[in-house]
Amino acid sequence: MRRLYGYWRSSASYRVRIVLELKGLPYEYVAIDLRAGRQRAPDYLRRNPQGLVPYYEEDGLGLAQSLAICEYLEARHPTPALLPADEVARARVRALCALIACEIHPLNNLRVLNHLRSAQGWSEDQVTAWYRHWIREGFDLLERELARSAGCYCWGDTLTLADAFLVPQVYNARRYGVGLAPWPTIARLEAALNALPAFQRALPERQPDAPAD
Ligand SMILES: N[C@@H](CCC(=O)N[C@@H](CS)C(=O)NCC(=O)O)C(=O)O
Repeated sequence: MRRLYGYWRSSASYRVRIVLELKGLPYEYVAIDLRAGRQRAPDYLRRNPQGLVPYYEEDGLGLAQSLAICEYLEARHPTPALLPADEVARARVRALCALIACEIHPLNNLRVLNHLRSAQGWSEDQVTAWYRHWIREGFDLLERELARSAGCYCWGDTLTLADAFLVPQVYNARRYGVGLAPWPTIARLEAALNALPAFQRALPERQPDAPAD
């Protein structure tokens, strides 16, 4: 039994969906409506005290945090490998993942944006400017890294966890109206990755909790 608690537009959940799809692992999807605050409902907090998505269950084990979940999936289901065999290359791929998951994404999380709105009194325009700022700054760093490491994908010509982290972050950027023209490598990689069936199956709009229109 594999079960993923997620939300269609949660980019951290989207990373795990991509990895599950790339590894060909069927799973049950349980939607947690973040807009309705379901991540803070007592029954969900009993399961995942962190009160965030994704949360992953497999055979009685429960795991929070997308990077930990992806690393677990890689260890437990090693084929196809999504981390290189060479230890230095593995560390570099993990660094690409961390650049996205630790340096860009947390600054633009729902609860951060809600805090800016409610506790700081920021307008939607100010919140959007904040969001775009951290995407742009993060993508500048990422572009420099990817210009050195990428082939067809983020790390040479083999799919890795970095690809599963890149595409959801680009999805977020587009959502907030950030075009990719300043980052040609990111744009090229996103187009190549989104052409792959596994990435298409993981698309937010294809999840059961995505709105119909
Ligand atoms: N570092 C965490 C981030 C998880 C996270 O922040 N998830 C967001 C959705 S992408 C969430 O649950 N937000 C709910 C909230 O902020 O209340 C991970 O990689 O899993």
